Amino acid sequence: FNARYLKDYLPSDFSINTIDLTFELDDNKTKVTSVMSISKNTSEANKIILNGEQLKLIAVYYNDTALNASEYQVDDDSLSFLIKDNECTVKIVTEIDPENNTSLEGLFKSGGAFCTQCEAEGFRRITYYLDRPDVMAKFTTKVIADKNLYPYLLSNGNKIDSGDLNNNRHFVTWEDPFLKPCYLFALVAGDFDLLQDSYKTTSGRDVRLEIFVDKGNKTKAHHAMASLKHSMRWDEDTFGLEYDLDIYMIVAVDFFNMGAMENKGLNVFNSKFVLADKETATDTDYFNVEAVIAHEYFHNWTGNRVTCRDWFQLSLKEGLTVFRDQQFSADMHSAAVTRIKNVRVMRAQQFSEDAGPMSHPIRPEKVVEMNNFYTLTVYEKGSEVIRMLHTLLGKDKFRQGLDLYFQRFDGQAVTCDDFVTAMADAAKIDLILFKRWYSQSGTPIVKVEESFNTNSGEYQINLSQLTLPTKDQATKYALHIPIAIELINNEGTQSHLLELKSDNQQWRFSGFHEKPTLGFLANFSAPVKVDFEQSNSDLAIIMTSAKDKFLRWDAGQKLFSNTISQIITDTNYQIPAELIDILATQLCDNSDPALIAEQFTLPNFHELVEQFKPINPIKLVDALDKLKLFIAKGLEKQLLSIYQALADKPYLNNAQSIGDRALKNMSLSYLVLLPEHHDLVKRQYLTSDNMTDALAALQSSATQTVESFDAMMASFEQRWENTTLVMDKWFSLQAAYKGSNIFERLKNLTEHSLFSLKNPNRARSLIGAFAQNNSRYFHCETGRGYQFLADQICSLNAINPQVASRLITALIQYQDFDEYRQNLMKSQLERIAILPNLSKDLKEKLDAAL
Ligand code: B3K
Ligand code: ZN
Repeated sequence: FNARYLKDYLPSDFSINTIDLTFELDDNKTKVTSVMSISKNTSEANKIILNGEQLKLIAVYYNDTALNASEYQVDDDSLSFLIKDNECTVKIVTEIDPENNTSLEGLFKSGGAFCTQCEAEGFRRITYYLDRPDVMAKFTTKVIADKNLYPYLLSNGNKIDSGDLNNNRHFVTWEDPFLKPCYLFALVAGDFDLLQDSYKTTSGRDVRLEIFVDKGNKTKAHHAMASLKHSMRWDEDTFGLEYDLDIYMIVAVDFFNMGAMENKGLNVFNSKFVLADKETATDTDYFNVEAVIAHEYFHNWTGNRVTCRDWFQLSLKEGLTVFRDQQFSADMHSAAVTRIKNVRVMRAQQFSEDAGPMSHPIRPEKVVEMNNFYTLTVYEKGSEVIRMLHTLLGKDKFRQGLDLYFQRFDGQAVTCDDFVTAMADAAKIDLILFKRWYSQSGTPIVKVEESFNTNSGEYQINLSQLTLPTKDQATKYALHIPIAIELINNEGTQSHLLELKSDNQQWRFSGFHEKPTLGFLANFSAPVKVDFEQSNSDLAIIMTSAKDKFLRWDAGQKLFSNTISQIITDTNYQIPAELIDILATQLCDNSDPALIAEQFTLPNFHELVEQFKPINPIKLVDALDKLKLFIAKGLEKQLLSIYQALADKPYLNNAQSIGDRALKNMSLSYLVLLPEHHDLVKRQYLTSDNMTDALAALQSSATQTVESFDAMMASFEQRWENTTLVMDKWFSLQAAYKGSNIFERLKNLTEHSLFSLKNPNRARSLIGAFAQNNSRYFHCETGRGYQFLADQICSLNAINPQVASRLITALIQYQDFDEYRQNLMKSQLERIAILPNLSKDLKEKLDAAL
């Protein structure tokens, strides 16, 4: 497989101005007819090379004349022929097999419906085309199918024609007035329940809103609809951006590789991010539905109206759109809790990706399989980079920068550089150094040294930055890092923004009577690691006195990780009782229960691995368990009274009620460590009227092997066996079970009648959940955990390479663990590497890791 490089980018020799598609849908023999008007961009252009994979070519016509086999070349991934005129019409007829397309790229079947996924390079599995984002055309799409099986025939844009045909078939024709790259093309055909609504934009345009779901699920689509309307309003209020077509459609399908897809006017969603009601969805699910609905909606401007020149620029649309959806969520909920959730993802997952074998800058330079680059780095770190611009420019200048970006580039396919330049021009600041964030991989470590002169009252901070070499880049340079700090003291806390731009820098602050306490990296103002020893008493001051809630929370997390580090290094370590006193003060503040729940959530296994690597994972799991038990014992009375006060509050879907549930279930997760409280779990499971509480009870039982676990799981299974998304939760709970018979259980689960590797959600719910959440057994001494994962990846390689490639992350990051485990993990990787027909997706990662 060949790598492609950013440095080799060349504009296309040809433009495709219009494309008229006709689909005659059939499970195994769908006929696709494409008529394109093509023009030359340079007079030297003569041979066109169209991308195409897994296609059966039926015919090619050049200006209405059929080409014979000697006039074109066709191979596994292309079709080429001569273009003799400056302007011409090409017609291509192909045949495809949607039912057997288990990769879920291109045209495939999900349940009874046809649907498409074209980003990044799936359109080439539908027809031969210039499958690159800088080729933008006007699309017209005619869909023909059986009228009873497929009453709804959908594509991008506006419906311009429809009618009946012979053999009980019908057709609908759609026209999208906006030029678009083919990755934004979509087609859906099926029988659905339809939830309809409408929205009036600020300028007075009426937009029809339609959400299509599987029959029987209509009542579960209301939250998605409300979220869509909130997103539309927010984007108008915040950025002045309105929707631009008369109709916005969302279709929910059960078989989907990712979360959702922003196809112009016709989003296709994983049903997980559309369907929600209180019986089947948790508060977290509600939050995520709203966030993904918003994300895809926001893409209409950041992604669709202005798109990427080439796939190396993916973060242009993804980093920016993640930033926008994070800001939206922060405005709709507790801003502090939203930020904390973002930061946990960075620390637990992005940092280790950035230090692992697949490390890449947010704008990668080399790609083998593009689907491997829809990463935490491109998305989440990409969003952090946009957030730093927001911090450096301030809200108003950032808005001016975005306005200028749309003014310059609406309707075009552009680069990350274009974006940053627009920001710099609007704000009239120099961002040349800042651009290095786009080309440099790895997580910078910022080292903090402070000193205080009692005589002069001067406080000094020295900062130095260091980025370690990564697999993809040996040499690193200094970055432009905005660092928000607080100087906490009795005379009034000061906030400052420091701009670190070189290897070392100093700042001085005067006028203090005593040394202030430094709150460092307020609101996580940059995606960096911090090297700074602070005493427990300083951390306690920050926890109670910092103005920034993120800083308060983060000081608590540091206290936890310092304690865990002591437990690991010293087997006789006695956790100091003062820890309980410090924590107890946090339980008294009842202004934001969701924040308290976050404050009591220990840094997770993956965040800690990132801090302590290379590490024996079992020692880490033991230390986490020990600390948690210590807290449960130390705060038993307080946690129990919180639990009891909240236990029987009625379910409401508002911020207070959601926060109360988070706090209650956090308390339960500690209480369950004490066997005398096991009855609470069972009682909560039996009396709960909502999924948040039921699931929390089961989660606590899975991790503590509460006696009634199997009985509760059996009743849960019986109740929900026909509800796909809930059964995904059941499989995940089973995978998290901490009993030593887990491997027999896993084997039975893979043979369960409802288990299938063909459904990505189901595969992830068992296999991904085991690798991610059951660290004690995934990393067990025998290596059986690694073997289980590798076995499943081998099967998935042939079924769905994208899903296989995501799941292999847990194995390729072996360098985080002790040598014994590294060897076990590597031998599983070697076993996968010799598979016949190893996919490009897995091959790229294995080549990097081995
Ligand atoms: N743009 C899509 C992701 C496509 C993934 C291709 N493997 C969803 C999103 O980021 O909104
Ligand atoms: Zn996106």
